[in-house]
Amino acid sequence: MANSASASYKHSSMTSSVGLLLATACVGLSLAACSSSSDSPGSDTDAGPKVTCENDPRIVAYSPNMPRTSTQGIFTATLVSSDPAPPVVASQGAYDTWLVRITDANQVPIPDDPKLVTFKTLMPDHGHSSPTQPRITAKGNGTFEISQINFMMAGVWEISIYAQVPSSPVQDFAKFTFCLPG
Ligand SMILES: [Cu+2]
Repeated sequence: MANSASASYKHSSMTSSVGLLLATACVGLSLAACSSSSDSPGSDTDAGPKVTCENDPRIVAYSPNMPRTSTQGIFTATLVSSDPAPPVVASQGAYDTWLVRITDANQVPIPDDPKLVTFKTLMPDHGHSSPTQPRITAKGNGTFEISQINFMMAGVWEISIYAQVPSSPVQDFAKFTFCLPG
């Protein structure tokens, strides 16, 4: 909570100049992350800031039922679906909704308790998260609906699903990295 609050504060102080923000982000990054515009000459030279991260080596293309093993192998989070699919930048009043199923190392679904699950977002190139928290609802059989996901700008997003699995004393997370073009 404290994390996202400070991150959103940081972001709001930068929103006055998205162009400057993007330029600044590119300075400190690997060339690969910022070289996509040179790969497609003529397509984005006169349209203002346009994010093309589809070829970024960090990202994966969305498809339904994407499994991710958590970093310590404690659980698997499967992105059953995204609505819209693929995930999109939030526009006024329209947010993304994900269905995520979480099973432990023995393929046993975790209990239907939203408090066991934490959803964190980060734009690694900008150093901020979503400005608002999504809503997490248990749907049964280890499946959780995560609604009102606020991907408020285009670019690379890291989405970490934290879960407290009853059979494990430690909290672990599984990460999805997507490009939201815009
Ligand atoms: Cu950003």
